[in-house]
Amino acid sequence: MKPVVSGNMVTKPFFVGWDPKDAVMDDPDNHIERYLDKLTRMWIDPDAAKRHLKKKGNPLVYEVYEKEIPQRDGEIQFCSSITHPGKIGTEYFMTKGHFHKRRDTAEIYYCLKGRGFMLMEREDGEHYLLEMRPGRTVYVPGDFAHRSINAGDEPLISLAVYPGDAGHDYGSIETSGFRYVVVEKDGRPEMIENPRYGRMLE
Ligand code: M6P
Ligand code: ZN
Repeated sequence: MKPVVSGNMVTKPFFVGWDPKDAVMDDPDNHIERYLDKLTRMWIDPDAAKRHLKKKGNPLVYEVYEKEIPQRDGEIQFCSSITHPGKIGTEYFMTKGHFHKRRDTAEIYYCLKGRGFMLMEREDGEHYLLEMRPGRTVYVPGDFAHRSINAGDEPLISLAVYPGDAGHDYGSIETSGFRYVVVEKDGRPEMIENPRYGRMLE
């Protein structure tokens, strides 16, 4: 069958298969891969990231499979979000995290596989850390930056759904970071203050 999504316009109704075994979307239009060498500044210990690159290579930290949906009001974006297991120092593998460009837009993450957290933080500092596990849907309200964190030993896989015109705003997360981070302490995940908050690019 011909693809039903062409260019930036949905021309017809369509379906996507969801592989029940690996819990990932079949037949995506885009595959985004984020490797460690492009993410060295987002950790509390960037030197640990550099050591990891030198000694253990350049791992795929997370990836996204998505359909190409017009970025306009009324549409619905959806994707498979896969955060791989691993750590940089004591800090778990995680996504960069973002606000939505249109700040008042929400997102849901339906967790299909793995164990971890959704870290959410508003500009005024209000923050939440909710556990993600299969069968649980996390609702991220508008105005909250959000980041997936894999605290398990298999990929953390979710179906993410958000408004067509939400967009991604990475600006302040790249420069300031989140106020809190999740690290492993005594074999367990723990949320601590980000010692590099406000100076992630230094
Ligand atoms: C989820 C969705 C995507 C997002 C991805 C990776 O799949 O929220 O919109 O792009 O996670 O996260 P980030 O954009 O923060 O790198
Ligand atoms: Zn989002």
